[in-house]
Amino acid sequence: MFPRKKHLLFLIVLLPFLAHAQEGSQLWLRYKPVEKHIASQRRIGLRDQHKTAQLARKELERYWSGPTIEMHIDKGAKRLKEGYQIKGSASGIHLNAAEPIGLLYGAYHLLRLQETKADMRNLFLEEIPDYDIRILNHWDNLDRTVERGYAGYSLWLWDELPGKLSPRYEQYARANASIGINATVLNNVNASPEILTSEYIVKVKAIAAVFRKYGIKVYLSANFSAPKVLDGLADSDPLRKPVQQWWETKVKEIYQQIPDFGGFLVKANSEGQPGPQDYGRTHADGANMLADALKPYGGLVMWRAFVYNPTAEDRAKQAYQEFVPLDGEFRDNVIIQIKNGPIDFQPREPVTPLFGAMTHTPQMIEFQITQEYLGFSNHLVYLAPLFKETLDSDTYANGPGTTVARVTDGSTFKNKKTAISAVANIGEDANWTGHDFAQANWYAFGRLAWNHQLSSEQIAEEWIRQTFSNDAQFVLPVRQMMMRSREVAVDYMMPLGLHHIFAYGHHYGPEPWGEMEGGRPDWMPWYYHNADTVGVGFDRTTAGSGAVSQYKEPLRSTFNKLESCPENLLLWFHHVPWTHRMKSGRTLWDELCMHYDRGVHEVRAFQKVWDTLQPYVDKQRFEQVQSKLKIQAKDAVWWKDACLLYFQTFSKMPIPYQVERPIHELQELKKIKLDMKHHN
Ligand code: BDP
Repeated sequence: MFPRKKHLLFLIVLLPFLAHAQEGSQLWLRYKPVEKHIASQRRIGLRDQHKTAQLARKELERYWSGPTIEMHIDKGAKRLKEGYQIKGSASGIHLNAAEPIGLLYGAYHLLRLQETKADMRNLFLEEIPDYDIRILNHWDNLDRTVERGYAGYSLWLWDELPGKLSPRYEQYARANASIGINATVLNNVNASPEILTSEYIVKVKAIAAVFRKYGIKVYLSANFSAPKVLDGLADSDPLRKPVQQWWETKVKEIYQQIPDFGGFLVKANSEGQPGPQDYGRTHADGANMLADALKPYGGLVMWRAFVYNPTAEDRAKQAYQEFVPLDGEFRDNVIIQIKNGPIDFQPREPVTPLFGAMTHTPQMIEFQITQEYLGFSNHLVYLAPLFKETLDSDTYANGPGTTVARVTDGSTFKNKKTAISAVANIGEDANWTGHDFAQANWYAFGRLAWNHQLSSEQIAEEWIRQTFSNDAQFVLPVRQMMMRSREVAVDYMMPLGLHHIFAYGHHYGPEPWGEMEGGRPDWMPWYYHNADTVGVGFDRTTAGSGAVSQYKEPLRSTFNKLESCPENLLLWFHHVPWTHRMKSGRTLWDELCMHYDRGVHEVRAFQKVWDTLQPYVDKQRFEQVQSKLKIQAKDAVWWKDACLLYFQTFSKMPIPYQVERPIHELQELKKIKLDMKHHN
């Protein structure tokens, strides 16, 4: 019913107050304007007129309550790249950078110190980013749905562009700049060719113009069939002249409109997407054609290694098999973009063996911030520990200590350009990410892309202090909860190396029994868990699929032997008898039960912790998180009951007495079919 006039009036009077409610829209940027008398006692000095440098000055002018700051650009200090130096004391601070964007990053650094109440008596620091390109991948479709997006529709209002610019474009750019992100891919890797039409290029241009001031470059996902689909070419064969010319012309058009355009991200010959193999060509042929078109303008190709086919070969092996033989064949403006694990953003995977296996081809990581496999925006799962687990994994590519971080940041193979990417979790929800705590994952990616040595604890602490409160009574328990949260999710979903036992399609709930007549085997849960009366797990040893052989020693032998394989990856690499004795002395079956149970208990503990923190949080965000934790607790029980009851039909062993009894019937759980249309 339409509200009556009286009610409308009431609403109008109330609106300004409602606007101040903490709905999370400010993210970690909750700076308060500095009071006039403080501002008048200090100076923010800057000679440079560059827009970005001026922006840095304005941010400090408005929010910095400390001493005078002198900002300076030293073009000769190339070593700093986009970084900065901060030197100072209580009487004054010098902020130096080689480029204007360095000043902006430095300004946000100072504000971060202020907001987290850090000790600023003697500042002497130099920050240089670990990666040149720190990029978000939006899986946003042109109709504004977001693939695997759980925070509402896409931020990009294509219908209104280029004429109208949503204020959120600038807010988005500012938030990203505040954590050092300097690039973004606007559209889904399952790319609509249309984004490359002239009509869309001018829309992209309008967005790029807003982002430019904040140091953010725009990239696009390109559909390999675009020449054929958009302009009726006979095919899109990368070795044919007309196709090459089509891309050259298209790239020229883009750069005329967007001179600092970043380049293309490409998903080719993967999950039904077109690619060079449609014409008997290789991934290198395809990537090089685009690279040649982009080269004159300094553009890059980020070519994804996420390729696999429903063959007899273990899916986990396929990207390596496809790409390693092509090492050395790619142009120098191609980077191979590789998901952190060999399958697909699972709660826990070993690192992919492809990292470090190509020594003549630059590689970059693709993380997933959006929680496709981690409870969408309903579950509180802090992802920095997952990101760090990958970054810190040793590949042994160049002897011990060749971590994934060092393989990708240029320090091992001296790549010309380095990059790191992650699939965004951002949508038009008021709080941007659906779950208030999912903001921390966006934040953490940015911070780690800048400095992969930061610890997960430190990032969590910074984020909590800026986003919620500096009160130690709040910071400590919340940090502890965040730090446990990823392991907890692994426990109640897929402990001990289990993977991909999600419900078909939407990947939210459990469906280890899942079956789809005529469906691809490599999309079926049984393909991954292989449960039978003997045991459970995927045999990837040398006696099984042999995937272990793609790893360098000593990893290969460590994973290959049941006794030395880390238990948190056991069922990833081995098919293990239910009665196998684990390090704890328990049988595998009992251990599995114990993990699921522990996961459930820990989520309940999160609920209790959060409730005790009510005095420190504004009402709206307190209740938002509280209600999400409730969903998470219910889901954890759902996962536990579904997996234990299902696997019990194979193990035929009793659930140990100390484990909570199932409260569901397997038959009932099997009937649950979620309507996830909006999430796909
Ligand atoms: C999977 C997603 C699918 C993506 C694909 C990809 O389920 O929606 O298109 O990855 O990364 O995780 O290309």
